[in-house]
Amino acid sequence: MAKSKFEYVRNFETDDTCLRNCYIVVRLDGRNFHRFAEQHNFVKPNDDRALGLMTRSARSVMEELEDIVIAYGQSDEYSFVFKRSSNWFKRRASKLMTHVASQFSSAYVFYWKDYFGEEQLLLYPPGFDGRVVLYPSNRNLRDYLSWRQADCHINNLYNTVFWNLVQKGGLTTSEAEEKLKGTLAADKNEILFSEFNINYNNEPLIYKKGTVLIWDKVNETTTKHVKLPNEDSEKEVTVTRTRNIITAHHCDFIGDEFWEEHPNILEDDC
Ligand code: DGT
Ligand code: MG
Ligand code: MG
Ligand code: MG
Ligand code: MG
Repeated sequence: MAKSKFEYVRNFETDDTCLRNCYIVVRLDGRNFHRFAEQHNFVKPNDDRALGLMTRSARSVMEELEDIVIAYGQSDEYSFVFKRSSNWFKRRASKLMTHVASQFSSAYVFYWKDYFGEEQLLLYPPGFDGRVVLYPSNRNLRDYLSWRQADCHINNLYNTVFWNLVQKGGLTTSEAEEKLKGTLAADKNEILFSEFNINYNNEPLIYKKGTVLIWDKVNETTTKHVKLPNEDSEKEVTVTRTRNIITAHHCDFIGDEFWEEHPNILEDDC
């Protein structure tokens, strides 16, 4: 077919193929969620409905898109890791990132009611920004995920003390901010313990560690009734098949244990 004279504009498209052998990480982050959380009455500092909805949306991304081997979420962000050998969308960064962001955003709205019930999503539609980062080695990828998990812990410790000082201690937000200025983790633990009788170690793991989603294999056994040929009777047979399901974990993955328990997430360094 003859090309139209307009066809040349295609050449203005730039190549954004992700480098081979690298893990492709897409991280999404809620746009202006400080305001969004405020306006939709999120519980401070951790809203279980909001965390549940984030993870439901992340599951949708993993189920609908190809080649995501692990995802990690905390607060208003989720990171999705495509396997290093993925060739989905010819590894085009913009395709991968926009598919993740749009699938996540539509799922967030689609499943809102399941998590928030009476609290309606009426004020304005939420959005998420996305970025793509490539990691060439298993060490780099693990350090990336460790960085996000360390961030979760640091923020959660701060937020837990901050909101206790405000909600139970009667401080204003600026007084609480002032009191926490320059404090170390040990000081924050001490304030929680001595002033509010809270042992930070006993806080829920989902708040301290965030949520990891991975694929697991499970055996499913079902009973089937099979009609025998040339006979009227039916026979019961049990059928076992292996199914891939997504499982959620709220554990430390900065150390080696998690990776030793799940040796199939990472591919060997090449
Ligand atoms: P951005 O990302 O630059 O558009 O701006 P924000 O406001 O989304 O800032 P970010 O992503 O650094 O911080 C996340 C905000 O989301 C933070 O202000 C608190 C809010 N948020 C996240 N999860 C919860 C929650 O469970 N409860 C409450 N109350 N707020 C939350
Ligand atoms: Mg930000
Ligand atoms: Mg945000
Ligand atoms: Mg954020
Ligand atoms: Mg099309």
